[in-house]
Amino acid sequence: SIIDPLLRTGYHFQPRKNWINDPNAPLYYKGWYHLFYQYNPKGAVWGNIVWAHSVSRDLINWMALKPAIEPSIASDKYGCWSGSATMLPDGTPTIMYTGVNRPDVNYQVQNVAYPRNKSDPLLREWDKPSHNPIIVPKAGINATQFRDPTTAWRAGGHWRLLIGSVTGPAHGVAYVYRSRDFKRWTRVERPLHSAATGMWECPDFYPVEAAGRREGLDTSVSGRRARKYVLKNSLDLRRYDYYTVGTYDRRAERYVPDDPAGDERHLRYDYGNFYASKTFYDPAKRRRILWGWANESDTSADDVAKGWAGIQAIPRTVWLDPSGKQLLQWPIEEVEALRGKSVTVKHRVIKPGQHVEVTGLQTAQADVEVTFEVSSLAGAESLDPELAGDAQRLCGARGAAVEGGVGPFGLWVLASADRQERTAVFFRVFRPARGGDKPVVLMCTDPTKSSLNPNLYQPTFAGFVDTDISDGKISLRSLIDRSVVESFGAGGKTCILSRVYPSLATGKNARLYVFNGGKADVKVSRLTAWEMKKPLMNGA
Ligand code: DQQ
Repeated sequence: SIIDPLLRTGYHFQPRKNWINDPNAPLYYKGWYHLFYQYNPKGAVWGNIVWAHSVSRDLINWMALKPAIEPSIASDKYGCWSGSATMLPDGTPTIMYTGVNRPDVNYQVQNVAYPRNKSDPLLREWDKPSHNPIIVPKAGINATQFRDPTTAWRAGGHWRLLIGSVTGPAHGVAYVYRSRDFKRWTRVERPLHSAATGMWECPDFYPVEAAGRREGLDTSVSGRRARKYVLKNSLDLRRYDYYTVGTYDRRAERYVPDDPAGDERHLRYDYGNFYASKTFYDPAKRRRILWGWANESDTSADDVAKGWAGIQAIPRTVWLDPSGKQLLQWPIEEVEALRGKSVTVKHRVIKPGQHVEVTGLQTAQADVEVTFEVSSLAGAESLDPELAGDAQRLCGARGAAVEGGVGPFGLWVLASADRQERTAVFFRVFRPARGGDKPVVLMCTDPTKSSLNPNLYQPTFAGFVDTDISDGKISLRSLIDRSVVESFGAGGKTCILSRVYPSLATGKNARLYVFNGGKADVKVSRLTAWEMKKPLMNGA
């Protein structure tokens, strides 16, 4: 069987056992970070959903508490689904979440919960007031597709929050609800936004500072500092999180993406396995942090056998790219405290068809940062116009093993000594598309050779990188963690998380290589790889 204990992740968030999905209500309170998440206390498949609860001082070392919210009232008897936290002006954290209140159909309502003891920094007990549910689906709303309340924001004496839903056959929609007292909520007739994408799960909506500024903003900040807004939705049909950047008209309660085609272009937080994500504002370090769930891609029989399924991605700081057109994402700085022994390679030219092993450390659990420099862009491939808009198909057609002009070049991670097993994380550069003047950069994770085990879902993931590579330079960072490869291209412009299950390249047998499958020389200007230590992880 593939159930090798060496595939269990070392520094990605997970409980000791069982199924997990969406991160819920991340918040910071009295010196502690809190993470709640969808959890099945009874097994490694989805079901019996409660809110598990963990706390941390640094977002890296975690301590598990008992579940914070479990079915206990009529309006959550059949499930406590996803939701968010809001800080009230007096400093009280509140939780809003979706309750399922009928056994036969997933009829959804929204509930609120308050901490029993505000002087407990660990917020161990949560009370559900008797006025629950506080929001129910009324006429015209699809009661079985009505869930995942956002963090509320306040302006002009009113709270507002969003609830994800679908209207008509396939319009994703974010409904706005308003309240003066956080108890009585009324729906604003027009939704904040909608698009023909299918159901919107787990919406998220927040202001960002001016382009290029890393500082985050509290969700209620408005006015000059809230230069732009980001609306994220999780696409139930396609299982990925996409976002647009735009403006928010508070009077009209409308959000308008800057790029009129933004909803069709589907800019994604992550082009891999990353779903139902949620951000929160961290007042301790004045940043906005993104949490996202990564599912397994082995079989559920394997999940049952190994006794666990699902991890959370490494928390990422998010801010607006200098172009103003997209976000940048970078692993929170705290993760660097786990770095141990390191190896650095400098000014190493990789010839066409060559690969070079990075030796002298264990790399099953590692952090790798590398900057590449390509000698010339002259030999770049031309871009098939049919695939020019579809990174995933493009990479499917030209995977890591297909020789190119400039690239494929990048890393083979979790590779066996004979390289029969290897997961490729790489770039490929194309000549400017028709009408364009910039070379097109594609970033891919190709797991098709990641394991000798045949019973795995091994999709190739890819996204375009909106970067100027005319000077030949591009960077890559990969967080490798036994069965996870989480990669950040060009300083966090394009991110790809992939789950892989090597059968040979586990533990001490996992190796790391730099490869060049193109026709142009590629120089590793600098590569540093660190072994990563194991933090305290929920008592596991
Ligand atoms: N997961 C939750 C829902 C949410 C979905 C249920 C997204 O609230 O819409 O576990 O993964």
